[in-house]
Amino acid sequence: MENREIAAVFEEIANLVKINQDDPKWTFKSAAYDRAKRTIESCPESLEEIARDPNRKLTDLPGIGPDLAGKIKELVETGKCQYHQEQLKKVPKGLLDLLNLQGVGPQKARMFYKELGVESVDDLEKAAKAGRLRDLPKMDVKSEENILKAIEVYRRAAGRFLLSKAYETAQDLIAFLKKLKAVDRVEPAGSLRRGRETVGDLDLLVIGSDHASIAEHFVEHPRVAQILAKGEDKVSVKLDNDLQVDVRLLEPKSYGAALMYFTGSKEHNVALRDRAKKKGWKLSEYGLFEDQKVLASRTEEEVYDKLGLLWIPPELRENLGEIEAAEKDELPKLVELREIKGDLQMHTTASDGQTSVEEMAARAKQLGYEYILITDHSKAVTIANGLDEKRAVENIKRIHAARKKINGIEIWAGTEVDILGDGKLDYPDSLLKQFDIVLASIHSRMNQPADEMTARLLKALDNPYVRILGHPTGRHLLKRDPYPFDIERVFEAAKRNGVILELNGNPERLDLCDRHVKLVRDKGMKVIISTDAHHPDHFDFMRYGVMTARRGWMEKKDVLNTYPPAKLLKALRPLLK
Ligand code: DGT
Ligand code: CA
Ligand code: CA
Ligand code: ZN
Repeated sequence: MENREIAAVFEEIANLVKINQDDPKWTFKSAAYDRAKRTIESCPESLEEIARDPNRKLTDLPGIGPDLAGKIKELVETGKCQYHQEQLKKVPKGLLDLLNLQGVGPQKARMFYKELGVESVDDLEKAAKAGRLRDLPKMDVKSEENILKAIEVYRRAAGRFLLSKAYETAQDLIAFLKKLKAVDRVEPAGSLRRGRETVGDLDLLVIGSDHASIAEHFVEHPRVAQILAKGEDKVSVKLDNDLQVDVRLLEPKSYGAALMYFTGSKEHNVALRDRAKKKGWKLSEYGLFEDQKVLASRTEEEVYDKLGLLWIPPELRENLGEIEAAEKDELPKLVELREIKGDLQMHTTASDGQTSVEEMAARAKQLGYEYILITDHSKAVTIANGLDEKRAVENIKRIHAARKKINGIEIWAGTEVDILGDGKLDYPDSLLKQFDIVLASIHSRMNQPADEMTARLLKALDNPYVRILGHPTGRHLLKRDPYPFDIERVFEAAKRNGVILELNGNPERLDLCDRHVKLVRDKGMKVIISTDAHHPDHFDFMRYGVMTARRGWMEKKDVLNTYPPAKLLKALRPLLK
């Protein structure tokens, strides 16, 4: 059993304990499982190995006492945990689904269940539509409306997975397949290869010498829960998390054409097929043909070339102008992960991050970064332990001290200052000017009408100390839509004031989204890609930010954190100093 799976069970227990409340110490207990879950997630070693090693003790891990260690052992040995099963039996099957709704936690789920007999998302929708939620404690007409909105987003998200989940799963499956001698090559195709923010199913393409034995080996992967189809050239399975994987076993001679076909998008493929047809040819997953004669099929480059096109990076293949650009040799030279020189949004233990400035800096150096900007939260964001003025000043001192001590990387003192409901900032200018760089974002009151939200953002952008607008649309993928506002006016104001829009690489945000990034580029503006890291491991989110930037046609020059430090500061602070 992998750490990830153990963590998922503990997370579910933490929620169930809060819903059931049948243990006198339920708050304490739930918090303990929650803490353990976080320990397990960030533990670099396999818990299963520690559990099986007679010379090691699980209780040496932070937050893991004898009781939880026993549960981990039980999970590793039997695949199940009795306590988890008991807790599960006490709630209706569909009740946990409510926790996927934005704004519904275990306490609310419990209330809807106990007060109204709600047992599923369907039940909750009916109750909300009948106006039965508004009279419950801490609820009103507005929060009832928000629940209906959350249900709508949830339904739209059904069956889709975050890019990060799909990417990590694909890496795992690819490594598993590559262990086989018969396998020569494995590559992800479909929406994952195109870097879409969410993925419906995983498409893996394989070249190898013995298709039957590869298929046999693949279905043995421990995460395969169900085999949907197993033929000579295709295996489809469902994994334990319900993600479907289509594996296609291909011949080298048609690999390029197949890779193109299964990468899609469908719209891109349709346009290419039309183009082939106009020349009297036929394009399929087997190749580009003139009658029976193969014109090209072995590599993608050959096929595009024969069609009179430059090779098109997968992230652009949406039939949104990339084919015309490839024809005219006007494709952008897309930004690459290795060109990133620093990260400009991250949190430390001063607010809600999990490690110190020093540890963040050490990892950033390992990644070859030349600078980082520490952006702890401001006081209004109480759930994130935001800093009041006094603590903010101390934090600046602490960051500057770390900067003196650590060589080889610039460490800048910043803040993620909260944009209050009326557009004022959570710190006075006298404090804002003490930071090296100020990033401002919204964390509350996201249900304002569009005109209020627009005015709020415009007001924040008018503060001369604000240099970056963090996660500009506030969306949470698969959970919360962007808040409504006049994108055009806000982007124009940012441009006028020289404020840079952030592309937040956290895979649950990817905010700006690809379309908005493209809009930024079309306006001749630039972005910053940051990860919003709360732990050194989160620096890896940069990958997803870069994929999204590429989908928005961004080149190196359009992404400010590809610049060396001095040039970045100059670009970022045109109005200051
Ligand atoms: P997803 O899985 O919903 O995130 O999106 P995709 O793009 O991965 O779509 P999927 O898995 O249904 O199919 C993979 C690729 O195969 C798709 O991008 C293009 C190609 N493909 C699938 N069905 C069709 C089709 O009916 N016509 C064409 N031209 N291509 C198709
Ligand atoms: Ca797919
Ligand atoms: Ca598929
Ligand atoms: Zn934030």
